[in-house]
Amino acid sequence: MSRSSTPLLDGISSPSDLRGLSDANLAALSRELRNEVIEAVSVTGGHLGSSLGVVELTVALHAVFDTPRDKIVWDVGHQCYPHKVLTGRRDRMQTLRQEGGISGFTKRSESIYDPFGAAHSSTSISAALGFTVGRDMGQPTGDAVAVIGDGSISAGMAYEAMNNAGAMGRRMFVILNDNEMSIDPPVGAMSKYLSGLYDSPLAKLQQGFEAALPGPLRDHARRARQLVTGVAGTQGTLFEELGFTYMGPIDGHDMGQLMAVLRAAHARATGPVLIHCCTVKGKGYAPAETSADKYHGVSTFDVASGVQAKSIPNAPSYTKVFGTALTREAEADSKIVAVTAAMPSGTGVDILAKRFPKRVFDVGIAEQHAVTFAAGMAASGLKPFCAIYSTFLQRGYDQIVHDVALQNLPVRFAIDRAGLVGADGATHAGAFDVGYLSNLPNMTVMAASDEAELMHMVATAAAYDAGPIAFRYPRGEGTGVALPERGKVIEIGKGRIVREGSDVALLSFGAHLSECLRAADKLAEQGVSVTIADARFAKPLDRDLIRQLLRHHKALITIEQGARGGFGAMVLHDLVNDGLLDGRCAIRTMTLPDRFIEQASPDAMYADAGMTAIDIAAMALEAVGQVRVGTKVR
Ligand SMILES: Cc1ncc(C[n+]2csc(CCOP(=O)(O)OP(=O)(O)O)c2C)c(N)n1
Repeated sequence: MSRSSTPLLDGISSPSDLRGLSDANLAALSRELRNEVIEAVSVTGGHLGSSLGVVELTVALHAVFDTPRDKIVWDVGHQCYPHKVLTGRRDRMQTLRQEGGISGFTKRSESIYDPFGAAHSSTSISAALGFTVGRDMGQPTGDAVAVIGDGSISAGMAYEAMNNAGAMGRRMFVILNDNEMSIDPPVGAMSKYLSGLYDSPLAKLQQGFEAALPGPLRDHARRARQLVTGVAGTQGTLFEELGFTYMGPIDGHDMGQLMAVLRAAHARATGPVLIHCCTVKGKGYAPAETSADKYHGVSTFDVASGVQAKSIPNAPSYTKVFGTALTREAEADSKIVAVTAAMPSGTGVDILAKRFPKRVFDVGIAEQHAVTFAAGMAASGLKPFCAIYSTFLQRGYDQIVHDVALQNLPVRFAIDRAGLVGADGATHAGAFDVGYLSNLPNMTVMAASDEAELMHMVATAAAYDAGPIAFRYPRGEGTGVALPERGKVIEIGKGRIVREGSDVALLSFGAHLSECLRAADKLAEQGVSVTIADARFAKPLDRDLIRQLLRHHKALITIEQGARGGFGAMVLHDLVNDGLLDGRCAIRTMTLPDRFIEQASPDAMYADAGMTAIDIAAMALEAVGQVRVGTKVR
């Protein structure tokens, strides 16, 4: 019988089993845990680099704190894979991010060890403070520990929470996991300013401590200490000024240091404590440590070589088409600038940054600021493109309403990852933007049905200066249509007929157009003649087009990759108030259902949502009275 390569891990069925182990055994267990995470993610893909950086920290936290009574709140939650292995989900790691499997983030419904779900950043300190107050008001919960990265702590919400926690003075813990990386390299005046202080007198005083740290951590520690000490000789640390006791910086991969500091904090804390932990993103796996993105997010890969499986694309991604089209427009118009909130490569504005580095602004994880910053630039006469994923733009909503729409400022919103996105699941679904933008006065809202249309919409947004304008497009590859050299400006509020028929009209808004075409083919087989229109605009609506469709068809069906209250609702409002639905037309709306859709492939998620070509065809047949509701079309 061969010996297990994970003898210590095999003995852990819950975190309480860690509490009897020596520090040396906890360190040895961490090595097994790291390998286990690498093996699991090589099969599923996922957020590897962040998880590898917190292996020792995860073990130490569960060894010192009494989880699940004590609550560990992982910020973003993308670094929680070692935590999942230790908290009863080891045997399900191969299902990570898969349909029916465990989530890639923390999720309350998944485990009592996940006290607070996440996936959007910078919420952990607020949530941990909530648990802290719950404990103090007699709820059955223990200490709360927020674990937050140096990228995520740069967001406004984290500062709001520290300000509040420091003033309250209750016992709670914040672990700052400082690996000097966000998804892309971190940005911000703070980090630059602090690097310039390395040679300050205070830095020299502290060199004895830093010299004791292992090589790569020495620089981190220096920067880390500067991060919290501020200008030499003037005051205490930034966190101390906010009311926290500061401990650190410590080596987040040295189990001895980790355990000593966590035990001391646990034993002595009477108020809020911040423990500053220096870690290495991708730690312990050479391909991750040496890659530029530290394997923040990976597809499946070969463990020995680190080579990731890359499928050969059939068409360029929408993101790339957007970045390239924007660059072309920017070449022709020097007023065009772009804003990203810590996602230059994710949004494709890195393409513009290569051509015009001074015209792209990465503001860090700060969507609220990004929107108002863009509004200010628009007010100055610039033409800002604010490129933010649909799901993260939710965080900047009041800024869209109050700073942009109310003042009718021409900010261009480039909304990537519209619709269902796959393995990241419900937290990342771009479901609500059509609704939350279309209800705003002054706003123009477009959706691209393919990548050529996206190019036209970039050109249209560049040319449109009369107010705010948004265009949405999905994650992933385009449809493979031929691309023009440069996009053409579309007339505002004009849709287009894609296919002409006579029985049913499918009015599609956005990238579900290809699914409508498939549905029309199926309907043709059943003798149903279909008109397909690409609405292009949810606001202003092409009212003539909609009325024409209504007049000449037995049924009209709207289709969009978004929640109820979006495009279909806009069409209904428009028609109903003109009396056009009074007793004569069959009209239906196809949207995402009123529930969150669990992770799977995007196709499987749309099937779950009841939005496949078959579902559309069935809806059409039902609407023209050929089939009863519920009958499936083959
Ligand atoms: C509100 C919000 N904006 C953007 C993102 C996308 N995002 C996910 S992780 C991440 C970087 C986090 O950096 P850090 O906190 O330092 O954690 P690390 O991955 O370096 O451990 C970003 C920008 C997000 N999850 N939430």
